[in-house]
Amino acid sequence: MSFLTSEQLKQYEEEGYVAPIDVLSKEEANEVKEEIELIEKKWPDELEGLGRNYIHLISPVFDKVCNNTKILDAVESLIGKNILICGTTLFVKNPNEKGFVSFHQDAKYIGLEPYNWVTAWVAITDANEENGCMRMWSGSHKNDLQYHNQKFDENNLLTRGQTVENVPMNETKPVILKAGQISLHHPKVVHGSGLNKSNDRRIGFVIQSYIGTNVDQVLGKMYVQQARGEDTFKYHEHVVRANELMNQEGAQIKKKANEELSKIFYSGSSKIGKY
Ligand SMILES: O=C(O)CCC(=O)C(=O)O
Repeated sequence: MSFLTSEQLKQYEEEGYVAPIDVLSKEEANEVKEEIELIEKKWPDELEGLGRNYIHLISPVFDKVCNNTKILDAVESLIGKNILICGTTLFVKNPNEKGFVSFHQDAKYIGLEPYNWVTAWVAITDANEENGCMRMWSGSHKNDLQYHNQKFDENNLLTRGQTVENVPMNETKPVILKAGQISLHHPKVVHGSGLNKSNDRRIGFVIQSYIGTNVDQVLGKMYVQQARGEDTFKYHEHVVRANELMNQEGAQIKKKANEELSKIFYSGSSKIGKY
């Protein structure tokens, strides 16, 4: 049983995130890293641009992470026992590139309401201040959704380069994780991350998000999988789990899911970004 302790629940409630939580062994995290490298080698375009989303639909290794009991126990502690996996994204920062993530709130453009959902950030490599780990504006989830300046910066790993300006850096905290650990963060907590100044890749596999079955998609369509419990609301289309790397069915669903996700992310925007 890996349900959150009262101390962890208190951290989430007060700060808008909880970390670190031990989930995968070093070997398991490395297996995930090798899966990425294999896909990049065999299908060089698959994880480019929008393709960084929904890798769990084409890879049994990633599917297994999404259904990991330790993660689901922790998630259940926050959103209850009826849990859907509604999306995943790879946030990769290669050394010598200028990738960063501006301060933002996940809830701003994702259309998931009510906010009975939580994002799991799984460290596939270590994440620290040198290689650009996330920083959370502690307690900011207690505020409403904030104004986001849409900057469409080419090095910004977010869709619109959406940015909450003037974040008080002294109120932010680094989320330092070892490979295999996770953090869980609230839909409204303001967070971002800086450059990777190390010589290695920094890889985060982000399950964004685990949603309660009572959460609807108010901007478009989503493809989900039941992780726990049952779905009596039936707001979303349920799809099969990956059972073989890059099989035709999984690859087709991934493509379709990404087309729909793009409509959601850019809803009301006159400009489309890289992701
Ligand atoms: O990987 C990062 O640096 C940022 C990821 C992020 O913004 C998120 O998981 O919501």
